[in-house]
Amino acid sequence: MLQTIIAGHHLPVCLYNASGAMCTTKSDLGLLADSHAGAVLTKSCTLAYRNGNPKPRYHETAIGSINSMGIPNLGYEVYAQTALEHHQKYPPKPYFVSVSGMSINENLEILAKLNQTEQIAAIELNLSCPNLPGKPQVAYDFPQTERMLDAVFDVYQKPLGIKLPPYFDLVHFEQIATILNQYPLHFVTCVNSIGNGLVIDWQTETSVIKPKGGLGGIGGDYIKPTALANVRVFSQLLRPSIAVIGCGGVKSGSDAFEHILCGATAVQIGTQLMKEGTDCFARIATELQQIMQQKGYTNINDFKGKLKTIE
Ligand code: HRO
Repeated sequence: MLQTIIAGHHLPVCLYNASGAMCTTKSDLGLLADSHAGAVLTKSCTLAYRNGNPKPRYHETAIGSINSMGIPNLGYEVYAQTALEHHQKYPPKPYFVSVSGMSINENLEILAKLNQTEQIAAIELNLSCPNLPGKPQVAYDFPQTERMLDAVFDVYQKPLGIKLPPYFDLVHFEQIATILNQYPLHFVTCVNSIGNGLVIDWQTETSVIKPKGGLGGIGGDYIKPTALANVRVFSQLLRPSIAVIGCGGVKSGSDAFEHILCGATAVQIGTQLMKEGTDCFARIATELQQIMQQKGYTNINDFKGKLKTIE
């Protein structure tokens, strides 16, 4: 009932983790593989191991999260190796690798290596990390995005999608969609955290995370309306062969239902996975199934992208 297809791969359930949430270590990835998630996606990786930003760098509030992790990861080789082990143990569950090199050349080098690992179902190229001091988010710089995608598709022919930051202006949606439609992308994931928010503790009069003077990416309930708008508008502007994957503020079956109604082909879970652990997948899947049953839907395509607006 909840099945879907991403980049030609069948997912038994249209829910899986957002990159960054519980997917950095081999043991995290094993827990995701054992869970009801329909796929596994790794932490964004670089060529070499990275420690990331100084701690504290992640903080939860009652309705969301702020992070400035700084891409702590084990280096791409570990995620390629884990793909082999994953494939032997869980052949039906697609394994996606998120890539976030520090430059075009670093991304090309990582992709050239990952190209050799058949067990990777697809790459999610992260063009939207908000937490690298001094480095802008690539996908807010449209000429840079074009240069990146030109270079990537020159060397990489296997299934690839990109992780976008949230956009807020309809002119920007149109400009970036026109660029993305030129490339053989399999999917876009909307959205990364809303960059450079500030959560503070009024009692101690202090910011809650250390990097960048307390600024970090915001996730959770705060970002659901922005995420839904991005899923909706990109579903309308992109070629139908580019699937939109929804990410942002999903903590219940109705949140996932809303993302699909706006056009999502699958839905990722970040902050709620951090709060609840991998049990969230079975719970949210059950809730989504109940909503679909009540409405008489048997497949997500029955309502995908069918949001009604008020005339
Ligand atoms: O590691 C991070 O700081 C991070 C990344 Cl890569 C990202 O894409 N989004 C985010 O909120 N944090």
